[in-house]
Amino acid sequence: MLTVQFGQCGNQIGGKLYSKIIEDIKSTRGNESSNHEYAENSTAKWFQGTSKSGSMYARAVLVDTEKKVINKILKQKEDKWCYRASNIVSTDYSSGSANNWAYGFVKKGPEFEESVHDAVRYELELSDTVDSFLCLSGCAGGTGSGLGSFIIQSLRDEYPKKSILSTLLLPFGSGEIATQNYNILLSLAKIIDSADMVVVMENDKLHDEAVKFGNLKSHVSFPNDINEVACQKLLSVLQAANDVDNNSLNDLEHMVSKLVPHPAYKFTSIETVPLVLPSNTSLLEKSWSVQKDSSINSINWQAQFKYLRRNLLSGNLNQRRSLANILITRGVNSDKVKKNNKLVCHQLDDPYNCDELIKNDIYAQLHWLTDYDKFRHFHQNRRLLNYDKFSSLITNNSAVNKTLDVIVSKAWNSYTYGAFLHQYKKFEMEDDDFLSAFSKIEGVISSYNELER
Ligand SMILES: Nc1nc2c(ncn2[C@@H]2O[C@H](COP(=O)(O)OP(=O)(O)OP(=O)(O)O)[C@@H](O)[C@H]2O)c(=O)[nH]1
Ligand SMILES: [Mg+2]
Repeated sequence: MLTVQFGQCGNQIGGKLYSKIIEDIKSTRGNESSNHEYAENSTAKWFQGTSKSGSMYARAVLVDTEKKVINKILKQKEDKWCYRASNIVSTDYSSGSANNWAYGFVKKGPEFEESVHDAVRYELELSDTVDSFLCLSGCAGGTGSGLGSFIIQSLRDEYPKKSILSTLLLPFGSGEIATQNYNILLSLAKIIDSADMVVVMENDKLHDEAVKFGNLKSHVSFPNDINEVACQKLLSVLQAANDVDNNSLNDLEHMVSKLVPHPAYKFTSIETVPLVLPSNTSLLEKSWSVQKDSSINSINWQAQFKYLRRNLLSGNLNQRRSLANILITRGVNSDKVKKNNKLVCHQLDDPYNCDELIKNDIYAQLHWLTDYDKFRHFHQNRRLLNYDKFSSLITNNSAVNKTLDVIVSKAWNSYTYGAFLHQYKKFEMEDDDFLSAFSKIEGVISSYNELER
């Protein structure tokens, strides 16, 4: 996998992600040989080669129209890993894309295209095992949204057979940037044509998770704590795990093919059980009245699945429906009981017993999808980071409608008043470009609405 990070948000998330990967590799609780295999696997997936001083090079390309953020990331010296200097594509003289999708897409895109391709080609030539791109960007400003969607389109053209996963961070709804809804709308409309799958992460939701369950902190810092939650979610899905039925690996290409069975439905999100560290499980117990595993401080699997099920269904009139879901469980079964003189998993502590997540009421009734296609389960005995047991669910679910609806209606509102349009029209954009973006995303909304019938 090759990571491509765009703009301030994409680069900050990417930097945190690589630090978390190292943290995950270094956490060695558990069986030595499985740790060794897991570490080798992660290293091969995320890193490529080592520097003279022995740091591993992240297999990542950094793209920004201003150097400030990248310089700051480079200054945070990590001893185990670093970025390859030739993979940094930026300019000293420019100062961002002015929160303007059109500036990023029309002007900066063509300017940066060749250098980004040079860096990507260099990485791909170092290893012939890279079969997918993980793109990271925020889509409220001008670089992540405009330049990001231009480059993703250009990667698609150059590498038609590689999988592209685009992770998009949506800004706080309260509106930090006046033009954010235009920028999100225009990015989404471009990216759904080029990427194979999109993971949507909303800053509001990440913030809520960090506040409610983040280690009883009184203050959630932005972007640090929020990026921490986002990166744990990504890692929980992307680190190695095996299909419980046929042992196949959860590589990106495989997951995309399961989660996106039809090109009209490319939006996914990652639901995780509250990110509670072992010291803090009483909080979860109180808030969600779940049962705590008695032998060690972690939440038993069945309680985790119930929580995920509730998240999948909740919402207006319980109408949410999934197209496809992948459950990934990580960690050991600790709570064993004796049955016929044999030690077996306690029923509440069996990660393989996930009936809660395969019940029919969760899924859209579609004759062209089998039960096998709708739900896959991957498991990894090795723990993730500090968690004894960690379940996450990557879901292609009609809940995305609510998010898209809000963005489209806010963007329409500005558009009907002609607000800020001149800033976009300066860069060759016409009303038709806006109208076709509106109609494309409204088409997506209506496809997802169909799932709820
Ligand atoms: N979760 C998260 N969101 C971020 C981060 N940095 C910025 N954002 C969000 O992204 C939005 C702004 O996008 P930026 O990434 O700063 O913009 P950019 O892509 O660099 O584009 P320009 O600066 O306009 O060239 C803000 O509204 C924030 O909500 C981050 O590290 N984490
Ligand atoms: Mg910026």
